[in-house]
Amino acid sequence: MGKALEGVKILDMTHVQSGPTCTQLLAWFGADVIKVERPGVGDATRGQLRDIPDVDSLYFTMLNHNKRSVTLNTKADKGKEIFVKLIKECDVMVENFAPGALDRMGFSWERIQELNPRMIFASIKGFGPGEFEDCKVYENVAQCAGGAASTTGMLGGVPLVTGAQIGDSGTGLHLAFGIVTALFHRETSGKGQRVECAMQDGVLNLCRVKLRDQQRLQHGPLNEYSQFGEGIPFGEATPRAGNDSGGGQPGRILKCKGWETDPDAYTYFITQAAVWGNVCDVIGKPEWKEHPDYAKPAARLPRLNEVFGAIEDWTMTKTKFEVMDICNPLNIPVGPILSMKEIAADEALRKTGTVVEVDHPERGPYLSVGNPVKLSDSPSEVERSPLLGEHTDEILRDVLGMSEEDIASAKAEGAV
Ligand code: CAO
Repeated sequence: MGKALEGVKILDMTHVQSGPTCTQLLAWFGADVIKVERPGVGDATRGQLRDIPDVDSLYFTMLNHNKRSVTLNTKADKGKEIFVKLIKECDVMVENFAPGALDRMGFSWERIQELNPRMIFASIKGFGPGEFEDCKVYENVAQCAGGAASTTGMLGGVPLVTGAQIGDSGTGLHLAFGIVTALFHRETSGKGQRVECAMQDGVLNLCRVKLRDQQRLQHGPLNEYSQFGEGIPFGEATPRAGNDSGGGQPGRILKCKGWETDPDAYTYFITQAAVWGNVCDVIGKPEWKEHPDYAKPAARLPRLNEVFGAIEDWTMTKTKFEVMDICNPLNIPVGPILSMKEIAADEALRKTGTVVEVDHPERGPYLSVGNPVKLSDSPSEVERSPLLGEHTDEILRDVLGMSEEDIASAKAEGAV
């Protein structure tokens, strides 16, 4: 079976996490991703957070599957010459350098368009045009500037960042969507275009419901937030909501059997209005089904601490998986708090290829997250990340048609 993006050539100038996430997704769908790296140096993450000396880190290997690596000094004359050929040859160029870096190299968007009018040029920066457009930005800065941190954490506590890399991987995902949209548009327009996604914007898009709540605040308190039931007044901005569920159906994280020693023995539990009767039966409070203080969602709002206290008295007698087994058939929405250890061993995730074991010539087998998006007619197998410059010769020869002599002279000049 052919892959969806087969035949699409991506000139991958990305590094660290945000850009590589994007190009890895495209590679999984079959695009030929040519990762350009500085000779002798490569993507900085190759050497970051190393667990095995002198071997590409998991940080790098888990973000650069299914790509080919070519080393190229795009600041040297010969390197620029080769880079121009690559621009002419490829369909898409992706980069997440610091603002202005590509212009300083001599490759502005105008120049790229001149070289290849069909080129789709995709960039990630920390901020869009404005006061902060020149800033270098990393994950947690984006989480803070995009509104995630101010709305994450416990009420009265410090703002929190989340373990989900919504700034880097989230923006990479947005950019990949922009690129395939531009590729689709090129089918009719015949022209490439510029695709940009700022990390602040990507995070804010994922925090959409919190901007919703900011506006609702102008019309009264947010009564599904726990602080409403606790009589704590709202301030001027969307507050941190702890583990409250955002959808208007009260939900919290509750202790399960073993919580005293297992930091992940918890379940998420939603008291969905439609199944309130089932909740009452399960926790041994059938009298709450008809009682005026508990029967209707609005009556329960000021009593959520008592309600969840009673539910927790029950969940603490069960493991998080027993809670699932009991509640699922009754349509009560619950979910175990899974540790990374549990996820790594999860057989269902292995079967679908969402968790995969990959073999690497230098590090041996390691676990990775495979393509979470499944296409019925475009399977995506995960292939190991390339070694630095592993494909330099084959790309210069097969993609650019350079002679062995030319390649040798580029090497002698230190351009590749
Ligand atoms: N040949 C020659 N030079 C190269 C090269 C190559 N193949 N690849 C990169 N370089 C050069 C760049 O041109 C740049 O040179 P100048 O500073 O002279 O312009 C230099 O290497 C460093 O690039 P950089 O400034 O992008 O890298 P950094 O480590 O200083 O900053 C980061 C990293 C991520 C903060 C910055 O790239 C950035 O803000 N990117 C946009 C936002 C982003 O993606 N952030 C998320 C990263 S994941 O947490």
